[in-house]
Amino acid sequence: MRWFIAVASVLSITTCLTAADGRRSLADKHGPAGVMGDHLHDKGEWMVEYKYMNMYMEDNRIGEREVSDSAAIGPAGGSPGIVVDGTQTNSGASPTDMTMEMHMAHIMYGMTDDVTMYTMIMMPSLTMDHIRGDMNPAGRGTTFRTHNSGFGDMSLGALLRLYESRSTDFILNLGCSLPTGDIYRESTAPTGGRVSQPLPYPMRLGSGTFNARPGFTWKRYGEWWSTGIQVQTDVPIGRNYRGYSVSDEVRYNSWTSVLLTDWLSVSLRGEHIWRTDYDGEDNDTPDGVISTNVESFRGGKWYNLGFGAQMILKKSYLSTELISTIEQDLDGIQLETDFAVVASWSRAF
Ligand SMILES: [Cu+2]
Repeated sequence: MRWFIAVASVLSITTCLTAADGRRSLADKHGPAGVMGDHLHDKGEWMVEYKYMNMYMEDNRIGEREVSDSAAIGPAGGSPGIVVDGTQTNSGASPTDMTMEMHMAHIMYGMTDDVTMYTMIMMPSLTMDHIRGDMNPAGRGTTFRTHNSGFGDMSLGALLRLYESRSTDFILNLGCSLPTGDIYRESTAPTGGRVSQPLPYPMRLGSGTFNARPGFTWKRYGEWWSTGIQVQTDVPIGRNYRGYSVSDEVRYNSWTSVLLTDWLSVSLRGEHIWRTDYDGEDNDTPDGVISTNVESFRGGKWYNLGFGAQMILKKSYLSTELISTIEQDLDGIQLETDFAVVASWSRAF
């Protein structure tokens, strides 16, 4: 009997160990594509990733209420533009829709089994369509498009595993971003070539500040499922050279992934985003001209649902997610977020 117990316990310990080792390398080894900083790499292991995101925004909202494009520029011949929360705006134009594309190059390296360093280079490509308002020299009701692209704010940091068990990881993200993205470009498109104006806040490529981005992730692996919770922040430090700072941001994510096979999984994710309004002010962006110049029209709350799939194909890891914004409450008047798609290819070696 004693022999039997000894052999059985050795066997069960070995199967536990192999199950645990294998469990972190199946299709759900990373969180859904829209989540970052959720996994570590073994000592000496590199990971390269290319990630693409496309976020689409159409129609304006005041708080939770949708407003039409013509309502957003106010009645013709009346007082120019509209007044929202006591601020007169949109006399020159109102945004009608926006496409926010982001190309991301991500490198991770396992310094030790519990510390992974990472850096991410961002290349945003921003396109916004508008309708002109009463005070625009190019004429009310006509439309124009602005575009901006280039380097965004590069992020880097370290992921530290604070706790590990056979099925659980607790990871601290000590991250930050550098002000590598340009925050001042001019365009004559709004006035049909007549006057050059700086692009408004959401059309700028970076924050202009060093940002602290601390966060943490808790992850648990079951036999055929895994689940995670992440709190991630983005906090600008001080103000940029134009005299303002972008929103403080907090993201709360929770997700569950289900393995269909060892190399294919699907995921469901809920995301809350809170953003404050901007602080300070860029003096060359008058609030009366367009709502995207208004510092107090930048904050809000968003609730997103993400439907994802993850796949191991030979040595590549493929991940994609469709993210639908199902609730949002915006400060002032802003474009509402409709949906986003994220797709990623990565490889570890
Ligand atoms: Cu990685």
